[in-house]
Amino acid sequence: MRTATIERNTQETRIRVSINLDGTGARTLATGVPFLDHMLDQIARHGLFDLDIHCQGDTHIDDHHSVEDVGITLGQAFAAAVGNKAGLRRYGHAYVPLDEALSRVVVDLSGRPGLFYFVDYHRARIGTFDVDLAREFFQGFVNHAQATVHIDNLRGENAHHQCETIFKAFGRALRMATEVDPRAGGTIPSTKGAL
Ligand SMILES: [Mn+2]
Repeated sequence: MRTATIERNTQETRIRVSINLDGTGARTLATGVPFLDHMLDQIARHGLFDLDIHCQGDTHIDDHHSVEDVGITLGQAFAAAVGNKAGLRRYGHAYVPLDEALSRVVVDLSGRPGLFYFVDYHRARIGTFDVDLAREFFQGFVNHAQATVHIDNLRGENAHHQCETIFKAFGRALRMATEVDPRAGGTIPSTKGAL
């Protein structure tokens, strides 16, 4: 079973994440940040991951700690669920449109954290959600999943659309990268022999 459950408790947030990489998109999402729940829903639905994510955070200050720490904890859960990456595709990519918006996300389960994030939002907030926090989520994720992730919003006018295409493409790219490649015969997809 490619599953993991991670609990992470600090003075800012208390988080529990459970994931099944071979799921159907079943999810329970309760982070205390409704727009983040909507984005995590995209990862579950389009990645076909089962996700159970609960966060109690200091949202009386703002959403920053909750969004960043959910990214961190989800990254830890992915790292645990993929294990030594034997037999996986390792690389994944996706282009996803939503009306006028189009984004591309490329993932490498490289063992090295790296975020290359190019998104020019046309406004600072989506409802009450600070668009800067999307980057914080992905930085937390890559640091702890030990993955290289390139995120490019290629075009878009509506900030909700821009952000949603990023999360949908991220889900799709992660799904590809974490799939078992039947031709790999369980080998680790690196000439180094380790990832
Ligand atoms: Mn939406």
